[in-house]
Amino acid sequence: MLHIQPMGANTGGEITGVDVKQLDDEGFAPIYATWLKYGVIVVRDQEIEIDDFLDYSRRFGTVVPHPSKSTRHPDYPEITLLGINKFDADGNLIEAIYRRGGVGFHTDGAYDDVPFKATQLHAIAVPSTGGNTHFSNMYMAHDALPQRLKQTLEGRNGAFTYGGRSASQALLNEEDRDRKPAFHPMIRLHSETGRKSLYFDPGKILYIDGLEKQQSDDVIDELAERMLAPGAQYSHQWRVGDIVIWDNRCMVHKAAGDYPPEEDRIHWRVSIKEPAAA
Ligand SMILES: O=C(O)CCC(=O)C(=O)O
Ligand SMILES: [Fe+2]
Repeated sequence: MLHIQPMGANTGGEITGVDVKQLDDEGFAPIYATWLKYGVIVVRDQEIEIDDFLDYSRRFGTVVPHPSKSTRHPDYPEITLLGINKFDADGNLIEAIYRRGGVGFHTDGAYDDVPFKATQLHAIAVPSTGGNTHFSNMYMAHDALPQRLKQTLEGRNGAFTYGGRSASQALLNEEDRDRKPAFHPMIRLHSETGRKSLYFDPGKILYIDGLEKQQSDDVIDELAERMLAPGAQYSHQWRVGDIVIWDNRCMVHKAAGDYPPEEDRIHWRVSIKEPAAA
C-alpha cells in the first residue's frame, strides 16, 4: 500500500509501496501531489526497464533529450547516462563525468527559454560510500531574503547561459556552445503551487537585467550565499532501485561527488518539460 513520509525537515518525501509500472491516473495523483508539496521525492524499490522509466516519466510532462549529446543512451536519446565511461582510454578519470552536477548547487536547464520542469533519476548502481545528491528548497530561500533584496529582484530577469560567468561547457558539442542567454524572473511564481521562489543558479547566471554591472555582480555573490536557506536542505542517500524526481522550478541540487571513483555510480536520467500548450 502507498506510504508517504517526509525525509528532510522541510524538503523531500519518500514513497514506498508502489510499483510505477502498475499505476493508473488515480494511483499517480497522490505521487504528483507529494512531489509538489516536498519539491523532491524518492519512490523506493523499483524494478523497471528503460521503457517503463520513460512511460512513468511522461506522467510528469514531456520528456526531452538533454543537450549533452555525448552522454545520451545510444538507443534512447531521451535517456542520459550518468557515471558511464568515466575513464578515458589511458585509464584517467574524466572529471566532467565524475563531477557532473557536483560543481555547485544549480537548477537544470536555466540556459533554455523553457527550463526543465523536472529531472528524474533512476539508480542502477550505487557506491559503497558517498555519492549523495543534495537538495535545497528555493521557496524557503525566497522567504528568507531580506526585504531590500526582494525589492531589488522583484520584476527583474536574470540572464542565464550553459556556462554562466565561467563559460565551462565541457559536456557540450562545439555546435551547441555559446548560445544567447535565456531570461527568467529572479523571483518566480510557481504555476501549480502558487508559491514564490528564488530562481537562481550561480554557475549559469551572467547578470541581472537592469542593474549596473557592479551591483549585479554583488547581488549574484550575495545570492550565492543566501540561496541555501537554514533548514531548507535534504541530502539523498541512494539505494539501487530508487527513482528520484525534483522540481527545477523551486529546488536547487548538487551531486556530492565524493564517492570512490573506482566504484560504479550509475543513473538513468531524464529531463522533463511542461507539456506544450494545447
Ligand atoms: O548525479 C547527481 O547526483 C545529480 C547530477 C545532476 O546535477 C543532474 O542530473 O542534473
Ligand atoms: Fe543537475
